[in-house]
Amino acid sequence: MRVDIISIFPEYFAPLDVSLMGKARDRGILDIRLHQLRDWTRDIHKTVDDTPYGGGPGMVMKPDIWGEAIDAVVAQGQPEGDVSVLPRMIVPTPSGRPFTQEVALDYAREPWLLFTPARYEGIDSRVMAEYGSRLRVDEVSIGDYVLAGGEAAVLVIVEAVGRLLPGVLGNACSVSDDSFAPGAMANLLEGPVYTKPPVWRGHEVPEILLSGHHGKIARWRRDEAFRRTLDKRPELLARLDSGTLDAHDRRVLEELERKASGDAFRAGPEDMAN
Ligand code: JB8
Repeated sequence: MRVDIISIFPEYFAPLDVSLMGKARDRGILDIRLHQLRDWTRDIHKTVDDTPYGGGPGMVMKPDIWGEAIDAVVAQGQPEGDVSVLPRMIVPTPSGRPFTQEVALDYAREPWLLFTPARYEGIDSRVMAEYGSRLRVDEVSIGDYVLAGGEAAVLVIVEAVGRLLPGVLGNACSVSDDSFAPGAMANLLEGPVYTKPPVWRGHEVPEILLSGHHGKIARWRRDEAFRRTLDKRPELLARLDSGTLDAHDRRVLEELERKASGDAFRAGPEDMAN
């Protein structure tokens, strides 16, 4: 996969040299190219921003500079000037569509991604309008909080997508077992994990994991996933596809929900007064 990133802080992406992403790049699975947006300015101050029309706080990134930069990077990536080869353009913004594991899997099927992380109050919206009619443009949000710029969001998205590329992870199973991966684990958080020693500071590893009964271990892990999801992300359980639940799943969920509503009843502040 080819990835181009245009930013006023290309040095922000040094972490992509490290660990799994670094190895994917060394192996040629990930071809990441960084570009300094200011290289496309023509004034002595290398200005990339200007005041917002209509007033208000902060500055807005100039459309002309982004236009020159995107045109050049798109042209560079087209083999033998084949204009039919186009990247999918991804613009991080708090007002975008949520970035989810499903979106990561979708991006992992693309041959070429172009990221345009902004600073200040964002990019003049005409840039997204212009390229929205020339290539596919996604404005995406990595969560309901506000960063100082889009660069950290690009790191998040590249890492989530990069680990899904064929040959990046050693174990083929680890991707399908992920929390949020479509399939049996869709909308379920993973339960606890353990390694040696069997007892550490008096804390024991659950006996079932030492038993060697692979069927029982898989069942226990699924039960623990239900337990943790109900505790940390109860809204995810409501989204569980009932078609993926067997009789045992239903029994475990019923029991957990019965216990949870009992706890809520006992701990309820109204009840404390009685
Ligand atoms: C300026 O929180 B975010 C985000 C915040 C930003 C910009 C882009 C993305 C640009 N602030 O996803």
